Amino acid sequence: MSDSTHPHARTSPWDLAVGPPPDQWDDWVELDPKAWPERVEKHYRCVPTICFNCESACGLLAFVDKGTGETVKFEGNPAHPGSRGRTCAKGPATINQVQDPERILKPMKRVGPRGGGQWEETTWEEALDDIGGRIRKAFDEDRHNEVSYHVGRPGEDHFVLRMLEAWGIDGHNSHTNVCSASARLGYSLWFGADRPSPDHGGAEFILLLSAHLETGHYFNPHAQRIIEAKERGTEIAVVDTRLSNTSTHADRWISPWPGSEAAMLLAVARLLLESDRVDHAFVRRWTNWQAYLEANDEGGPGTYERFIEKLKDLYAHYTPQYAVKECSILPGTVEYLADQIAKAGSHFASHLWRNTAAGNLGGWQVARALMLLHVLSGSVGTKGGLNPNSWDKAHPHPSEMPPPITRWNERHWPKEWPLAHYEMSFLLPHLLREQDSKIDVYFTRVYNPVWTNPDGCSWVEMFEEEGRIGCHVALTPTWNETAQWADYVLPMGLGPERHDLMSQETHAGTWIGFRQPVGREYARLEGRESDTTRGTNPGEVWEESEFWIALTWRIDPDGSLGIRKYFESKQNPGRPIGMDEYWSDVFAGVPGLPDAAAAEDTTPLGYMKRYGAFAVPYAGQERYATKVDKGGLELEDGSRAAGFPTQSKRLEFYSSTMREWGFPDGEVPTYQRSQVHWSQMDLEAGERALLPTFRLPTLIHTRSANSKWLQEISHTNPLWVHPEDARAFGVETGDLIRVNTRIGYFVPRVWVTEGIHPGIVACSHHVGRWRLHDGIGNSMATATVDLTKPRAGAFLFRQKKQVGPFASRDSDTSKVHWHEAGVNQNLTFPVQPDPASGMHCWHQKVRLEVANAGDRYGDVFVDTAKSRAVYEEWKGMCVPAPGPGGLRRPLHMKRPLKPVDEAYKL
Ligand SMILES: Nc1nc2c(c(=O)[nH]1)N[C@H]1C(S)=C(S)[C@@H](COP(=O)(O)OP(=O)(O)OC[C@H]3O[C@@H](n4cnc5c(=O)[nH]c(N)nc54)[C@H](O)[C@@H]3O)O[C@H]1N2
Ligand SMILES: Nc1nc2c(c(=O)[nH]1)N[C@H]1C(S)=C(S)[C@@H](COP(=O)(O)OP(=O)(O)OC[C@H]3O[C@@H](n4cnc5c(=O)[nH]c(N)nc54)[C@H](O)[C@@H]3O)O[C@H]1N2
Ligand code: SF4
Ligand SMILES: [Mo]
Repeated sequence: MSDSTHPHARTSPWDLAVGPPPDQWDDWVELDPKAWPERVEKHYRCVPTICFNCESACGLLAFVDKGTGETVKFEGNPAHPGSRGRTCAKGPATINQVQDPERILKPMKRVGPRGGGQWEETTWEEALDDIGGRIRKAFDEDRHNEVSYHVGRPGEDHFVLRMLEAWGIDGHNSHTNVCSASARLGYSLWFGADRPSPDHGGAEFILLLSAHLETGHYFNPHAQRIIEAKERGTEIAVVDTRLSNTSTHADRWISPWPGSEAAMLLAVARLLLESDRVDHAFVRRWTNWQAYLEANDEGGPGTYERFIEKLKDLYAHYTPQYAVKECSILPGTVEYLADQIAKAGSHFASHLWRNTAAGNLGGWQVARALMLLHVLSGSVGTKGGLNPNSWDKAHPHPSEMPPPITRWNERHWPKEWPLAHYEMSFLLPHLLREQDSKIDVYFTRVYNPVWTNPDGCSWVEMFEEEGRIGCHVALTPTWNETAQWADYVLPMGLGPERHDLMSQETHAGTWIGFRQPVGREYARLEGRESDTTRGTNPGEVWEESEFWIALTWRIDPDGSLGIRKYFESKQNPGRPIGMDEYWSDVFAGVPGLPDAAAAEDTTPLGYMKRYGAFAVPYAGQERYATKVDKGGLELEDGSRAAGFPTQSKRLEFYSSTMREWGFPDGEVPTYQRSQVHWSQMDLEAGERALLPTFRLPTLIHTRSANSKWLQEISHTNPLWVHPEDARAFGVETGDLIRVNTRIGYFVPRVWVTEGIHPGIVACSHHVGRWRLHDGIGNSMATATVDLTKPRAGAFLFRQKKQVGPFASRDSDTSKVHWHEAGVNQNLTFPVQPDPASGMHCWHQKVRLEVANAGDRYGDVFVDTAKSRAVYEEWKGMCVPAPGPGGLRRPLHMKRPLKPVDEAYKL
């Protein structure tokens, strides 16, 4: 795969276009800018790896200086099929994270009380013995459910899930419910895959309910294809209450009242039906309309025509006029969308991930309403349409897999949310309290719940309550808010310092990417092979995979538990498996890869090390129509087609699951008013809807804190206020304002802008980092706070030291010119779990008032007794298991770690 033919590959070392081609990676020459005007050559070896600053898994190229052996920069890898040599700003900024003068380089252990801020260095061996010993004891005493791995964005697809299976525990907890549970439920109900994979590249109309160009889930791989489509003349509309960067690049910006979007989309569906601009052949053949009639038209003729009639009845009241009022949108919007969709037909692409789905009660119905438009226009699985993500993603894994687990852990999967996508992770403090249970060994990895989840003070209480958490192990390269309440803080490798396999549905294609530790691979290429990643990373920094293998051996040293064997070398029996052997096994099973490797005289692993990515032969679109001999779906002519990955093999307009599990209104796509619907707002009393969910293009949650280039660009999170609202409160840009939630308040500054719908205020969560004690890093982004507890359950955070210049081995840190660190709004949010999807519904009604006399910038106040009350209120909407068959959850609904069927019985 020599990629010198890539249109954007550099052919001359002095050419500044995207990424050098692979045949020049061994010795890439650039001029030393510092030596200019003298032309001093610098020689680099380029090592491919994978970015970890979001889940897109773009290809990076590390430029390792052959003189010093140091990585000096990262650019895009042109041999990567998803990102094609491009990155967003966060990709190259990986070098800031690698070189962060304040990163954690040694394993640390708490001394004194948890949260007290006192640490001492420890060794990996001691940590492994202690943690491994605790886990072993828990297993011996049949306390398997007390071991829990809690992960944010995993950045890998199988390693830990397989390990937990080998351990035999239902120990996986993920952050999905603060991220994307609602959209996932909506998509799953329709096509059995929990996310969309739009073929933006081939689309003629793109409808974004996301901020794709700056943040969208697949930021750069999607963004580059959206822009290519735009250059071809594709029409783009963006539905965003706020004027996002993406909206500014669209042909039309639609700014609805948050949470009303399903009404708008159903109005579009109604119009398509009424004007008969529907792909009837597609709907008739591929949807489960018959099941709908069977349940809802007893004694009727059971014909497709009857179904269309019923559909028109069902959505009759969603007129354009109704949508204008209900959604607070401009007249003509519904007609515009219907025209565009009808014109694009099967070439209609869209995307929804967070946006309204993540903010609002019943947000999963927005995904269903959006999918209905794809179904009506026949744009599911087509060129320029929307694929189920499972078509575009590869799932390689080791040849030997452990059997499924037999346990069910109610700490992660409580009865109240049987349909949740997935674990009810953000409720953990409430669940442990309510169930009066504990976790003995609790790992957090890429997860900072005290800061990124709602209701962080309940998390602090959980950590501080003796006996709730036995041992908290934070696996992280940098300090974060949550790690302040850890017992061990173990320094893990950043993206370019570890091994992972990733595959993402970035376009109509399938690929795998290999994240590899650059230092180790560079040493190998220079003839210094190493059998561990420790030692080729900075300081004592290790990597997760090797850590987990070592830990597994501590848990089951003699193999008597039957666990060790999954991580034992076949080449050297009785020894832990090494990375090369592990990944050789995985890559040997990737379709097409052994042949591609052989053609280059290398092994599959050698190929992945060389290129960092592989384009798996694509099985194509319209896969539902593929003829099959058995299984699948019987068509009218008696032949069989593969269909869709649902129970009925059809696209499911009608969901019997929703009806049977207690959500009769949810059996078909409908609209439910949000908790922040305008009818709920008493504007006179200062009430407004808070939209707290939007990203700053250059930041990534709490991963980018000391990325100096990124932090310099974005370091504030003012409250966006429409001029009409600013007038009502008598505030101007820069003024302090107090935002009262149901459990407390926060004090940001005001930014007056027309970029937000009147009646709505918005605040980004990307800044507002804090620490209790100096000296734990992230000084470019973090205010040091005083945390006082005026009474039981009450927390007052007050910033006592702002951001500013500081001395370090990087002279740039003395040039930090910003001071305010932003405000951590999430602390003041109660949990609001959607009764069906389990999604935390982020939006809430707030009461604004000008800052009180004693208020200071960045103040945060919280009362956790109130947060418990709000939790109870939302829980009251639940329809707990058991459902039909006495089950905890429908067997066909996905779980990241799926137990045997028996475990579903309550
Ligand atoms: N108000 C508000 N809050 C939100 C959101 C919102 O829109 N608005 N978005 C939500 C969403 S969608 C998400 S996904 C969550 C994300 O929030 P989290 O799941 O908590 O994830 P991050 O903040 O990305 O990373 C957490 C920690 O991972 C550690 N880390 C960084 N790099 C690495 C690494 O390479 N290896 C390891 N082992 N650790 C690393 C750092 O300590 C970092 O603090 O936030 C949610 N919170
Ligand atoms: N730069 C950057 N990129 C990222 C991330 C990051 O932290 N930084 N995080 C990654 C992760 S974990 C995720 S989950 C994805 C999420 O990516 P997206 O799905 O794009 O999610 P958001 O940025 O939360 O929201 C998109 C837009 O929705 C708007 N919005 C919010 N609520 C509503 C509403 O009720 N109605 C309407 N109509 N609009 C609303 C917001 O103003 C925002 O501009 O981004 C990924 N990409
Ligand atoms: S889009 Fe995500 S994976 Fe790609 S370069 Fe940006 S941060 Fe990295
Ligand atoms: Mo997310």
